[in-house]
Amino acid sequence: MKIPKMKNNIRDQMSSYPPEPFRIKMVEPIRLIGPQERSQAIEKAGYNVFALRAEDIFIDLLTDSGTGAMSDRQWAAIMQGDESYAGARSFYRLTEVVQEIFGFRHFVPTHQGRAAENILAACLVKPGNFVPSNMHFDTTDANIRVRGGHPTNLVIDEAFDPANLHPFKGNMDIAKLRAFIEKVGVENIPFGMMTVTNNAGGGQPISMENLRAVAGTYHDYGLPFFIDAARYAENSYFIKLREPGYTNRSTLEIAREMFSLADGAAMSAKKDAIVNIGGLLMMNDEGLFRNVCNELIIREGFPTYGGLAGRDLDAMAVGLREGLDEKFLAYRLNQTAYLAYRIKEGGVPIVEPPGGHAVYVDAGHLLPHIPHGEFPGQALTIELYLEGGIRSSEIGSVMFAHPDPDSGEIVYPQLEMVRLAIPRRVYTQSHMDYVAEVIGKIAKRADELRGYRFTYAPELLRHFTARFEPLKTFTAKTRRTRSLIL
Ligand code: P70
Repeated sequence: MKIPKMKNNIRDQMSSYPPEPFRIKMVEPIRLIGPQERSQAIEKAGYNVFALRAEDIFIDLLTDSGTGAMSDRQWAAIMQGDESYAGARSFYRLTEVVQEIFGFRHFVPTHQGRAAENILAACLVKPGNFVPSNMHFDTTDANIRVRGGHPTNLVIDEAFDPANLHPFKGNMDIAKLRAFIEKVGVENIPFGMMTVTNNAGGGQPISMENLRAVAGTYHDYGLPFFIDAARYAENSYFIKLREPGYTNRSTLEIAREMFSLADGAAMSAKKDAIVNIGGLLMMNDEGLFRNVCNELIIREGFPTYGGLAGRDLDAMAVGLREGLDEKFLAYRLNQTAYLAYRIKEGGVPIVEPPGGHAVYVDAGHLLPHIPHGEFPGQALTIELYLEGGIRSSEIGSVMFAHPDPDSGEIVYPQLEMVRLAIPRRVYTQSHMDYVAEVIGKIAKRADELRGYRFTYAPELLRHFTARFEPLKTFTAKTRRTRSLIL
């Protein structure tokens, strides 16, 4: 594929950063508490930013999930929610949009993405099964593990080089995928997946060409193909910008083409559908749909509301359309790129090119003196809060290190990152400037930062509830070098 030239210079980015395509009708005050109070707050939180009180945070970049600002049209739609237990008008309004964008024969609403994953895994994953993907994100990974399955990541090698400017660093390595299917045997793979965009690997997009090859490979082996569609709209816009042949296609057309390649999709609507709660599970197979409905009724609710209120379905129906709007997407992707290049200008290594929803700081390179086992990403996350009241999330060894099922040895992820996820339609350019300044200050004294160790950690999804304590000194013999993480 011809790789289009990308802008990687701050001035180019700024000149193409369109003003917000909205104005602000309602505001929510935020405040920066003092340094002493921040220090007390983080200690009380067991050095885990998930345990902080949100009002003690100045700029909250923990997640772009469920944190977007709904539009006046979404709030108006909320007032029209039909709260009938079964067959509500809200469900039929959602159905119309879901059919238009995704085109699968069947779907059910769920209360969020992980509920869709849970139901899919409950219906299809048996102990010992393997589920390949480019990279599974945390809850997908956990929902497969909890059923005794093995989530397997087969993204292209470029994904692990933060400086590599490949335009579709979320792509699957097709040769690795074929070899993997041959090795473990099709009978041990209930379905294959693909996460668009790749959240665990820097929010990087996947090309249509690669999606087509992935679908072709799964289908050659008779395997159903499911897309994790959390950020499908951002991915569609990246395809429009970067893939030859798509410049004149609308994001809706691109999305429809993406989903026409798959047999189903699980989606957290809290991202690209810009709602505070909601998810979807979609599929073509009639038999699977029946089983899904039965699981849904046990765990979530009747198939026409699936764990949501009628009004939530209406907000989602409107948000799905707004999330695909090209003016909105142009502003959104450029806001992320703007923050990325401001941070880079301050001498801080980031994953490039910038992803859609977040800037991923390369904490492994910023803090080469902190070994994987002492959590460089966690150290930076805490420092961001202490220095500037900013909440971010660690995407590294706290989130993804796992003991190898055979040897029991800890397998560390290749990248130690801190993600600054940007809520949709919430923060302005001066908020982004502030964040870049705070990180720049930390970078100047990066060698002073120390690692952390767990004082409590559950087995699965430990980042949400773990507690830590700071380490006073380095464990010199485990000191990580640059070469080890590349
Ligand atoms: C995030 C959140 C959720 C997610 C996802 C993809 C690609 C499924 C889901 C589950 C999770 C998170 C991480 C760190 C801090 C806070 C929250 N991702 N697939 O921010 O969806 O949350 O609706 O159950 O990214 O990326 P749901």
